[in-house]
Amino acid sequence: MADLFDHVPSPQAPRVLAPGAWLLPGAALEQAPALFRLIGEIAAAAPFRHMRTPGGGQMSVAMTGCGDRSWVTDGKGYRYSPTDPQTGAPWPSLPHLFHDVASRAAAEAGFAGFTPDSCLINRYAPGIRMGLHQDRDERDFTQPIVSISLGLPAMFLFGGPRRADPVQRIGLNHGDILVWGGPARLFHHGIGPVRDGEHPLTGPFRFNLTLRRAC
Ligand code: MD3
Ligand code: FE
Repeated sequence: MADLFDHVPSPQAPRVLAPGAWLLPGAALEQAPALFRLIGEIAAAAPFRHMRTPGGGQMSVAMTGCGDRSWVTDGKGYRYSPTDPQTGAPWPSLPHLFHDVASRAAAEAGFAGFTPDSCLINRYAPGIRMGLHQDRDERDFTQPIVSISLGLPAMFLFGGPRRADPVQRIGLNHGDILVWGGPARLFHHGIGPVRDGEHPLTGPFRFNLTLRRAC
């Protein structure tokens, strides 16, 4: 029977997308407001910026990060840096809540004992996308990556081990968590252009946290 709370999003059953790849729909819904507040605190110390790429371009996704190291790109290449190149200061520390949500999600997907030391924070305005790529700047590919989506929805594109492999499309909503490990860890993936919108928590943006073990 329909009731007053039918419109309140709630967690759904986990879904395997590929061997080692899990979607946990709504798994971060309860923590989303606290996660968003923490993003604001991190960005106050380490502002979102559009990093340079080695090819001479600029990332259209705005990024910042936290943890012992965070992913950076500039004219010299991609790497994990212990300091924010923009301020010279160490990145803000990884909030306990980021660590807890990620390690709990990883455990649910079969990766018990995941201890991330790094979080890249991506911010998408409407129209912004992320092209197909692999995440291969981490030291240990046996460690999974946990991604938390907040705010505006987006289409997640995931292919396979080769760039030319067929691409599947999965809608990602506010509060969804993805866990990528095992055989899927090096699969190509990207994000389709974010559509115009206004989210009650995040306004005109989509945020994505990727919790990683960099070292
Ligand atoms: C599959 N971020 O930061 S998250 C990235 O939504 C990145 O901002 C996207 O790709 C985003 O590198 C996608 C989902 C994700 C993250 C890491 C993966 C999927 C992955 C690593 C390996 C395979
Ligand atoms: Fe990626």
